[in-house]
Amino acid sequence: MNATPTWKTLSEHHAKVRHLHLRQLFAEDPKRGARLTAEAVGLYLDYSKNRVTDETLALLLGLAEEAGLRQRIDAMFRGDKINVTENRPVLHVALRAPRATTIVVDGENVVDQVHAVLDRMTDFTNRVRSGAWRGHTGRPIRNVVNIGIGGSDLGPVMAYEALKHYSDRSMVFRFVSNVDGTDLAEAVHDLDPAETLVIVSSKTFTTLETMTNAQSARQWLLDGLAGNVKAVAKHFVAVSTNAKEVAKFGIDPANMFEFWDWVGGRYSMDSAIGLTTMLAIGAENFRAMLDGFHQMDEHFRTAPFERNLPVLMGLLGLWYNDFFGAETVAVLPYDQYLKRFPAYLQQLTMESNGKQVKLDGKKVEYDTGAIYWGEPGTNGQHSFYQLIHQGTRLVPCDFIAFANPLNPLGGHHDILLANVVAQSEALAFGKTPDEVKAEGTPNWLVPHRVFEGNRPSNTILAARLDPETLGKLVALYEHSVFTQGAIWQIDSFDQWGVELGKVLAQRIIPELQSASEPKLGHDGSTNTLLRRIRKMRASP
Ligand code: G6Q
Repeated sequence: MNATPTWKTLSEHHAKVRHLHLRQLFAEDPKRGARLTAEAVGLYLDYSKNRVTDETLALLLGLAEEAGLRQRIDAMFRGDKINVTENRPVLHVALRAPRATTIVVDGENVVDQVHAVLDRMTDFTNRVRSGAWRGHTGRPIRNVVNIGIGGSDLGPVMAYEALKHYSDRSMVFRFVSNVDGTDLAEAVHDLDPAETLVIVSSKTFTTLETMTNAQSARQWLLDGLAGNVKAVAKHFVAVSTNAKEVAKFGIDPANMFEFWDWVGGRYSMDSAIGLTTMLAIGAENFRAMLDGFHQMDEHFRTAPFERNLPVLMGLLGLWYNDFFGAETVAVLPYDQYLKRFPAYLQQLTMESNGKQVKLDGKKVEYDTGAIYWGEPGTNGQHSFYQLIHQGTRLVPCDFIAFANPLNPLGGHHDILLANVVAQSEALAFGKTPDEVKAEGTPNWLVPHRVFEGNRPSNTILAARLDPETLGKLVALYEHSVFTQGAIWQIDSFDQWGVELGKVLAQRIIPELQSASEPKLGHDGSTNTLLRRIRKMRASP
């Protein structure tokens, strides 16, 4: 990609504009703050506080064209096998397609399958929430424990937290992911097994952490219900693509909610992996969330690139990543309910675009996926924002805010919104030495109090955080990841990087468990660490 004419022109252009200050760009164009904005499906994106000129934008849009983004989008929506290393289509967009849509994979309309599962989830959800579904002892279900990891955990947790306002407060929801026994022990310590439903969420149903947690949860349930194995059917359901393994575990396949190998883990929160979310917020809200996703899908698929929110965000991110050498992006939601959103985005962005070879297997000659991180505002302002304002690194920021509060409380929301607006203003425009001096600051202190400014940010605004809006927001990032992956010519839908550690751990488990001293064949550090752990365990 970096050998293409547009990339080269962008490099030369970057050398010319890299020192331009946002103060100057805004002074030269009084309309910039209204002009460099885009709005679609109820999301408003202000990208005027980015270090771009009209020429930059035109070149970036040209790069997207040159990279064949339009064709890549069409290929994804059509169901082409764009996940080349796993030879699979990538069809999370089918999970939120309306009933009447047709998307054919291997001769079958997958949208029909999607809606059949959604209908089963709806029926199950209604039965659990109404108390019609009873536990083994006849008591209704009050607690739901989701066991899953990675894509089978982060989406459900994020969505549960984000939409807590809409959830059934008479029920308790817990999420167990870590194989550290503490996670499960703490999640169930105050729960009554007779009122608890465990949802084992695993695409493969072979993931070590999830299976270990599921077995221990099963034991916990049986211990609490007089060891009656018949209880499992009333207290365990599975979400998986692997009916055989589900049956082997002892869950009746009638209590399995299916999804498909064309749904990537980190793109699965609106498949059956969202069952916990649906149980929490109800089927109607869940479908509203899907509708939000779909609206953004349609916008991404059809809007011209210059007004296309995910394309614009993807291109701006690429501009800092590949031309300014920025290594990270901070995601700063000014909404407490979005506290797990940055963690969710970390997987979405970094597992998707943390790749070093192109589709053809050749090494990339440019940087790919940025490091995503963040915390809700205003908390972050009192910790790491210092570095963003006055540090030596360039950290592009995404601010996310909602005009209306879900918990109106005195002046809280005005204070919250004033802060998010103030932060992007301060980052962009800073405070000059003259301004600092004019405040009567002694000369020696002036450099410490200067804010250079010129620190870029996007601001994403929506009216309020509701299920539909959450869907739009997640889809916005999904497609912005797609945009970047298409330009970098990488496979954004595989994750081979997680494999090696898994394999090595399997080899080490028996070495830790062996009663006699095992013969270790690792490197010197690993051998010594293992011996030390064994010794520490033998003599606490
Ligand atoms: C996501 C990854 C990964 C996956 C987990 C859980 O895109 O594939 O995070 O979701 O490893 O896998 P299972 O759902 O198969 O247990």
